[in-house]
Amino acid sequence: MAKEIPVIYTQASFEYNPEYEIFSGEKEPHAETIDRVRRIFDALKESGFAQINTTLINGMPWIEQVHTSPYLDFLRRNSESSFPIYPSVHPYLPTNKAVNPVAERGLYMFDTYTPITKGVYEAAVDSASCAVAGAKLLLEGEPKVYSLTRPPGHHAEKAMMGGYCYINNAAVAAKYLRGQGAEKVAIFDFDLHHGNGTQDIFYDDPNVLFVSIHASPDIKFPYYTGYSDETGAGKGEGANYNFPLPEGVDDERYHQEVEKALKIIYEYCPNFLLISAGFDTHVSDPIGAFRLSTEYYRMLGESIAKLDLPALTVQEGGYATDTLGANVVSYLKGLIGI
Ligand code: SP5
Ligand code: ZN
Repeated sequence: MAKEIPVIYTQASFEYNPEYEIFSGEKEPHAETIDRVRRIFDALKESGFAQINTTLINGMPWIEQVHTSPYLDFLRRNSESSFPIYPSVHPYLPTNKAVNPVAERGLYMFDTYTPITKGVYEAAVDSASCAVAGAKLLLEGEPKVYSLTRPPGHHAEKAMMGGYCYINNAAVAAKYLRGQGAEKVAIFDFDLHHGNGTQDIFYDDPNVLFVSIHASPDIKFPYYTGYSDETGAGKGEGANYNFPLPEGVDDERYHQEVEKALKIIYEYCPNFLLISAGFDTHVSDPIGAFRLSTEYYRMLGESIAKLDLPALTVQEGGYATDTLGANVVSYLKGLIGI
């Protein structure tokens, strides 16, 4: 019997459309395009192994456990605006007081790459709901599931959007699984960029392990976090692992780090594994730094599969649209063993 994998997606991810990001004062075409999700979707449809499913689970109860209510309220209100919202001033002293809309933007938005455009709140809620629907399938006994989440999530902190992320999809799925009785959940983040949001959300939580391999913050976004000395806080001390790497890393060098990361996850003995999957580590990525091959992602999937854990993969970054579909397919083939 041919092996298959459930794939959850939402129509909303084909609709929301950030036009530009601002990089050092210059307008640039936005990298996180609708074309990304189209390419992945088409490649999956053609692959023959994707059982495509659009049944979402309303993620709101778990979204509210991940993000603060003033933050969610800010995102919801502003996503009704007819023009895109960008920040311009950031707090110059520690404060939570923000009465003026300009002050409010600076409080909740950490970069100029992540505008609030019309309907992005609904799209982000649906994206997180895709992740919850995927997690529910794990509870029902599916061994491997893929949620085609867009917008991505791993840069979104408890009360801060950035890095093209608004709601942290992997974190919402983790809260959901914990709430359904899972004692321990591990999150493996292999996006090129450090998952600062996921780290922030679970930094003091011993029941959610976070392990991330990424380009060093010395060279890449999000610049301030992702160092190896960030190991967790309080009861969560020892449940946060970062593997920052230099420019130019190839398949072989990357795989050495993957083996270390997977060993940590294995030893933690989680009930469930969540994977924040970014393909911006590919050699042809326009904002990347590594040199991974399309074939390598199959090996990465196979290595994760060897852990033999129920695993939900959520989509994060990956901006080389010509190869994005092939990269996702290669990874999922390895994951399900075909
Ligand atoms: C989910 C994810 O992968 N987010 C990544 C956000 C990284 N944003 C970097 C923004 C800089 C890109 N523009 C550079 C243009 C240089 N001319
Ligand atoms: Zn990324």
